[in-house]
Amino acid sequence: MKKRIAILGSTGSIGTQSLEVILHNPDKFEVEVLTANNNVNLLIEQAKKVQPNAVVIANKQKYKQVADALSNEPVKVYAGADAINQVVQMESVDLVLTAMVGYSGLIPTYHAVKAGKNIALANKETLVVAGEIITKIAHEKKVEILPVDSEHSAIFQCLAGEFINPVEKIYITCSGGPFRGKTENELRNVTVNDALAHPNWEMGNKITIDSATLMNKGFEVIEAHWLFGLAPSKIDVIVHPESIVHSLVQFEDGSMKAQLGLPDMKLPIQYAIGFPYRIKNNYQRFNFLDYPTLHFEPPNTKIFRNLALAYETLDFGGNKPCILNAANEVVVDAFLKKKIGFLQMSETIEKALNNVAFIEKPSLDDLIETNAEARRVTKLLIED
Ligand code: MN3
Repeated sequence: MKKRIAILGSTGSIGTQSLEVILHNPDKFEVEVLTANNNVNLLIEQAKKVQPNAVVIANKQKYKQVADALSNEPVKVYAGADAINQVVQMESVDLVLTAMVGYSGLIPTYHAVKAGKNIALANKETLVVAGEIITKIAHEKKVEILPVDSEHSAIFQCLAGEFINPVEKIYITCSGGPFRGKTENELRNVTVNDALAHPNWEMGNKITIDSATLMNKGFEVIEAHWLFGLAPSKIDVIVHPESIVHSLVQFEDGSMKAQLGLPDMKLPIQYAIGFPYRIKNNYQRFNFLDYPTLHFEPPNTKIFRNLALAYETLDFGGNKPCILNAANEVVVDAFLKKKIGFLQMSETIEKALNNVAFIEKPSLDDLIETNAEARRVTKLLIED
């Protein structure tokens, strides 16, 4: 029985690598649905190659272009955000791999979980914004949320077979990004290109900036809180520049388990979609002689404020992490467009967190409103 997969965000970095993994294992997986935001050409190329049941282009203005190009293929073509919310519920879908960028992942994931679909989660913002709501429905519907994020995949792998043993602490490793060790003054004038040059991982622009500011790590702390049901005090971040140890779990006897491997997203992708099976492959193997020394150091949350802000919003709860995410998406976009400097990103986020009304028990609608309001407020702060 092949697992039939819907890839949301198939033209992005995780989407294309997921497709690679799936095409390597045609006996195990089948692509049922592909969705993309704007990248029409790649979506068409992918659809011709893998012949999914359906594709969705989120940007409705590009519907005709996709439909015309695929008119001779047995592929259904839809457009718009609502169509994405529909296709994830299709009976023929076994697993939904969520690889869209940012907040846009939330509502489709919500619909997929409600429809009882297992999730391979590559969109951490879903849990940052609405972790409580999503994990509650997932529990009710007996839906598995399988992490694609490499750190969470590592923790998930360390926990395999340990379900009766409480976790004392987890350590999420962090490469430190391109600006590890830099002073505040040095950071004042770094450029977009400097920030996009990640030392170890090849990723999309948004997450690469998030890695440089450590917001990505902050989001991962929140993601881990919801995925593994751990109090924030049990979640630690440790900087590990080589990105070989992907994270660690410490049990109540003090024993620690770690998961190691070369930094290649195809490994966590394949663990998530193949779970509970490990799939044989011929990817490059880790060689100790290439890495005779591995380094670890504490993160600097005074300079990289975003990580501290993420812990604060997690303690606060309610709609605070949603505000954090919305403000972050706006400032990252402004930084990429060279409207603000590197350090202004966390300064602006901090102001936004204090300028949007707090809701202690937000509904999904409250979060949708909070997201819109936080974006509005953050844009105003940037224009000031
Ligand atoms: Mn990660």
